Amino acid sequence: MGDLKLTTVEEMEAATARLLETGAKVGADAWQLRVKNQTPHCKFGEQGVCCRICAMGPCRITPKAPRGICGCDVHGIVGRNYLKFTAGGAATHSDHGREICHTLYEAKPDGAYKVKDPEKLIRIAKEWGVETEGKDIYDLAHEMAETALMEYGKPFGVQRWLKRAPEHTQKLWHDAEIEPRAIDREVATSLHMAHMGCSSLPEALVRQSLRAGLADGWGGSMCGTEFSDVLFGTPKPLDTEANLGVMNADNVNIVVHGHDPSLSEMVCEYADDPEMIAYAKSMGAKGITVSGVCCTSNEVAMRRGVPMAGNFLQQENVVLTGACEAIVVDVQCIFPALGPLSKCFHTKFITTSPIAQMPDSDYIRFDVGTAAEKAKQIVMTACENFKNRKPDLVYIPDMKQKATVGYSFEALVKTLDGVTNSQVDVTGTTKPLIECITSGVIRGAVAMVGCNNPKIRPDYAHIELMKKLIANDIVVVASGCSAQAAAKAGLMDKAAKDLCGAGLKRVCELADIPPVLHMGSCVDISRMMILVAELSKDSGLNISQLPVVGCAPEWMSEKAVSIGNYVVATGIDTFLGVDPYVAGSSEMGQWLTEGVRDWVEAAYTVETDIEKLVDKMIDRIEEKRTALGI
Ligand code: XCC
Ligand code: SF4
Repeated sequence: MGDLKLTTVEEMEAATARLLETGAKVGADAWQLRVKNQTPHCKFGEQGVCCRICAMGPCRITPKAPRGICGCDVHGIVGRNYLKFTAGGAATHSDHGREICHTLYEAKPDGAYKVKDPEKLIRIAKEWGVETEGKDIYDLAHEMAETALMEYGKPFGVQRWLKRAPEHTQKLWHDAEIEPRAIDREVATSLHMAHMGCSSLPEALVRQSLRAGLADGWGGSMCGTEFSDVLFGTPKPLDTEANLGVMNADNVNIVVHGHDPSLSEMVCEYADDPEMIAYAKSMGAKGITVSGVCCTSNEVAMRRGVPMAGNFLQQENVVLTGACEAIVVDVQCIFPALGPLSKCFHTKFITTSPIAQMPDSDYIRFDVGTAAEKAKQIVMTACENFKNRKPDLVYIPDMKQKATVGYSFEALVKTLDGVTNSQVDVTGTTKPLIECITSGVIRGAVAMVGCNNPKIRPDYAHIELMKKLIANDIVVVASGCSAQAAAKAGLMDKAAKDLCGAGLKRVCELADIPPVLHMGSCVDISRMMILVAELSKDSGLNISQLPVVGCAPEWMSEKAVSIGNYVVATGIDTFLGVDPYVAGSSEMGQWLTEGVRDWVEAAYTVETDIEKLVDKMIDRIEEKRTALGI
């Protein structure tokens, strides 16, 4: 293993500055410019004190106008806004999960979508009490898909997946009346509660926010993750690369962006097809390179080792390289800016989902039935576009890092099997990890998740926090754009063990892992929920007792707030680097940072000073250790 040289945020910023010069040459807009136009942001919006849920408003709360026209106070307004924000995120993740269930329903032995992990399907079927004996695997897949789809609208009962949680956690949820029922019901109920003239009591609004979040994490997202694994394979450790340098100037570059692996899997499949590679060559390229942005990138990186071109705030950069033949998107986190930006270059901006249609794009509608032919059409379109490249605009920053990714819960348990002195059989459990934590070799774990946000220097918080955590023997599991920040910097290179404290370094060597473990996309935070649930069961401790915290230092989306709610509701203290528009209400602040602890044994900390944020996390982990006497 070679010496590690991390890529610094300064180096990434210099590369971006160089790309923006190309942008200026062709008259392109960029988020860096648009941020200036939007600054300063509206103070009412920032504090969450503006209400426009009825047409008597909009009402804005000020010292002189403490109530809206209906009489709602600031706490009710901030609370309703928070709940709606959560519901937006829960709906989005869960609808993604639903799409995956529909894809599974259409899986066929000779079709575009197959069952790649039948063992996992059978395992879930047994967990759900579905008969598996003597059943054709595709019949089982369809039955399971239909059963899962029923979870979205069933009239009675709570989410099936909740049974995966430790009993103590399930009881907390039950007692607090936040067990999610049908997934769609929690979203609809949230919108109902936040309608004019319904709830304006912060306590009730926060309770429903946790419930809607749980419907996501222990409902829709879990469907998304688990059935994506069944369809496309459960991730195992594999090597890949990250940052813009993964794009190849000699090849046709196709960038996949968005979230749903149903599209990106098919595009990758065809990009590997010898017939397509020959086609690319006939167009003057040497081959085809697929790379990714955002979570769909995480999905195909985890399962295929497809390189990651970048994360959320780097999406415009891939076009600015002048070497992107097609940026193919499905749903979520896609800048509408990509349309006009692509028009400044030869790039084809290809939208594929009826849910995410945008101006200035080529819409190639993608659905399960026609997936193969549409994916082929997309790859061919990109190949044919190679000749339209303007060579004088091509500049790909020579910047990439090696990364080992693919740490699904299953892979993690398997990988850590070797790291134990235990005399008893700990195979297939989290006990080796528990031993490392109890002995103090590892002090604890942090789940680093979430986006980039121009309010925070992009990637800086992710990378600096992770560096400090691993130096303090705290292992990091990461997902989403946070994972990509780590990979771009080099923190997912196994050589990054040299940045760790002695204990974590030893574990990295023994288990042959990097200190920051890529657990997947944002729906895959459900993997982290399974991990803490198993840690709790295997250790006999409650989840809230484990020296584990969650952190989203640069988050921006509604989905991230939904995630925050289910991570807190699962018993994990969660640290945010950006305020979720609740600063305007002392009562909402009190409920989120303290009140919820009475229900779920965890709460939020909002800290916009990154240095303080990391110290607070380390302190919390040490407090938990002290409480356990370890
Ligand atoms: Fe989107 Fe999932 Fe955030 Fe990244 S981390 S900006 S939500 S892609 Ni999900
Ligand atoms: Fe104003 Fe009340 Fe209508 Fe909101 S619901 S816009 S506070 S009148």
